[in-house]
Amino acid sequence: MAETRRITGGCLAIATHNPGKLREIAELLRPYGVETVGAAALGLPEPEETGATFEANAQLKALTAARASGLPALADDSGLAVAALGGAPGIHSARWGGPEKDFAAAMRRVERELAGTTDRRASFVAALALAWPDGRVETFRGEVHGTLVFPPRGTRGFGYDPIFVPEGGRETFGEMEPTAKHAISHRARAFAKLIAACFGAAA
Ligand code: ITT
Repeated sequence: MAETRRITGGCLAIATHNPGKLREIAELLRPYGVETVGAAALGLPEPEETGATFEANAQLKALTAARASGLPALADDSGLAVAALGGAPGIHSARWGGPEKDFAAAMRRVERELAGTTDRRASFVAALALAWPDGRVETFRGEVHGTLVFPPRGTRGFGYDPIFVPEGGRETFGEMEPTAKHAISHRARAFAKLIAACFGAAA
């Protein structure tokens, strides 16, 4: 496989329409001095996520954005995988929020579908794809394991954060300081791999 290309300045398109993700990605990239521009600011369309895996959907979003903008583009496909639900909602995590992106309703659905079971194990998964306008693309995956709690707790973060307690912790991602989430999250773990590949350890 060819060596990873480095990001050496210029602008990076962040191929997400999710403001929660955009905020976290900007925070995670801040120490590296990369100028970023979001999909909405670039007027990029929201591609249909037809892939069967987190990686495939991340690649699809990153390639679409890189080709449309002429910039290197970073996309994140992520979700909550619940053990007792066979990994659901998984790649359909955003869809469980419906067109209204109502994650209070999505969390109630998780609780409903878990009724009558005792296994509360779940993981957050993130696949980051970095694509270039010439079609080159690479992916990096991160996961964090934990347990689900009901009712939801905390108003920080986004999506399913208020029901997820990471392994070894007591607070949900919705209750934690953003810096504490960034120290251990699925997104941060995928980012660490991307940073090592694209910015070098000393960056
Ligand atoms: P883009 O495709 O535009 O990036 P999206 O929200 O549709 O935005 P995904 O298809 O990757 O993104 O769906 C991921 C969903 O999984 C997201 O909407 C959240 O509900 C959930 N999710 C992902 N990461 C999360 C996190 O760190 N905390 C809480 N929920 C998260």
